[in-house]
Amino acid sequence: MAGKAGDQDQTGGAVRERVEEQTKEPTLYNVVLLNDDYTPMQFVIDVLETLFQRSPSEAYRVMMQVHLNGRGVAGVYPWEVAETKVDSLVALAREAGHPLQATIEEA
Ligand code: TYC
Repeated sequence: MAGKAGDQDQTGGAVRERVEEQTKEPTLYNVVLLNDDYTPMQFVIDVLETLFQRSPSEAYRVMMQVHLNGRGVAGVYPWEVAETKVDSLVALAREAGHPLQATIEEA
C-alpha cells in the first residue's frame, strides 16, 4: 500500500504530456457547398440558416457566392461535426428532391 503513492510518481511525465496533447486545437475542415442548376436559391439559404447557423444576410451572400463561383464555405468545423453537417444537408436536400451537394476539405 505504501508503495502505491510512490508508483504514481514514476510516470516519467507521461500523464502531463497526455494532458497537454489533449488540449491541442482540433484540425478544422471547411464544409464546401457546390453549385447545381436545380436546387432553389431559397432552399440553400434556409439550409445555411438552420444547419450552419448563418444570419439571413450571410446565408444570402454564401448562396450567391456558390451560385456565381461554383463553390463556397458553409461553415468550419472539426472533422466529425463537418461529416454530420454534410450528411444532414444531403438528407434534407434528397427529402425535398434537390441535388444539392457538399464536400469537406481541410481549412
Ligand atoms: N444555382 C442554383 C439556382 O440557380 C442555386 C444554388 C445555389 C444551387 C447554391 C446550389 O449550393 C447551391 N437555382
